Amino acid sequence: MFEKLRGAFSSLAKAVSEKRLSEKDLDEALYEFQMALMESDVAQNVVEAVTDDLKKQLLGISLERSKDVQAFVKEKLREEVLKVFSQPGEVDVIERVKASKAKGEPLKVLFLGINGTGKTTTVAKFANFMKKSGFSVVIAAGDTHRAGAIEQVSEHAERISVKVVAQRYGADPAAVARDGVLYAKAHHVDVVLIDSAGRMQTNQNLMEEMAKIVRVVSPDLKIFIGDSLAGNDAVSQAELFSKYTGFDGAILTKVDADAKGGAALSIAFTTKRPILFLGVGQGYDDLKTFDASSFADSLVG
Ligand SMILES: Nc1nc2c(ncn2[C@@H]2O[C@H](COP(=O)(O)OP(=O)(O)OP(=O)(O)O)[C@@H](O)[C@H]2O)c(=O)[nH]1
Ligand SMILES: [Mg+2]
Repeated sequence: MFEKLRGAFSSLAKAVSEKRLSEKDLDEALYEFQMALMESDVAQNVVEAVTDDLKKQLLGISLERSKDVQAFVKEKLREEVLKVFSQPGEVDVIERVKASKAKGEPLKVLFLGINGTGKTTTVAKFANFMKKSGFSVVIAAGDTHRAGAIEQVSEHAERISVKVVAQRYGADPAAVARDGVLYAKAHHVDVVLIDSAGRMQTNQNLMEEMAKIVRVVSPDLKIFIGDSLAGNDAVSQAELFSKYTGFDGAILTKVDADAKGGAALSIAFTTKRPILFLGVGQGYDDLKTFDASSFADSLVG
């Protein structure tokens, strides 16, 4: 995971520690760093913010031993990464479920994203995580468009022993979502997870359908599902959903296959929403709580 971005970070630390820090040398090293960040799917605005800040910090240093310089640069890089993730704040899902439960209400969670990013798989992983955390779960089969979508989500649910509320294909997804919420209320279920369709004739169409679900069930959490392999496209999609429906946090999927690593940084920076989890495989347990500090460690070493 993230070999490319990790490589960019260590190359900068090495380059800066090997040279005396004249402004010209530093500019050259930072230019290489910027290129490497862009090749790792870090969005332009993040690249600029991080390198502008770094330059100011690095210009001021005059450490003697190269080892110290390398450690200093790594520390600064780590701080830059943490800064990007600290701006959006945090959402503690477990605490949110407990707070709803205390009010006698189910927590309503809607999963948003374009086709193929991993929404349905993530709904199943999330349901599994909720169950393992001691909560009861129901899934609303909100993708009534794609052939096979209802069977797909039902099969996942059966494997993890979770109830599915579904209607027929072509039914109004907002009505399916509402059925899920009514079921949860009637049966005192703690969490309702609402799957949704990703592919529509147009983006406008998709956004309108999502907006309707949001209006009808008022989800407590709207979670954007982004495919980390889609890189900058995932960032544009996040911006689109952020504009039309808003969302409270993001889950990045397929991180196990992502050699670049820039999507998490770019989405957090661009949408100012936290990354909640990372999807790291196709199994039900392959959902990792996102931790900015270990993410920074994995990049900076
Ligand atoms: N390696 C890997 N594959 C994943 C991960 N998450 C999802 N996938 C795979 O990605 C593919 C698409 O996943 P789905 O959950 O069907 O995606 P979706 O967003 O629901 O797709 P649509 O319903 O068609 O919009 C499947 O083959 C999943 O197994 C992940 O974290 N890692
Ligand atoms: Mg799906």
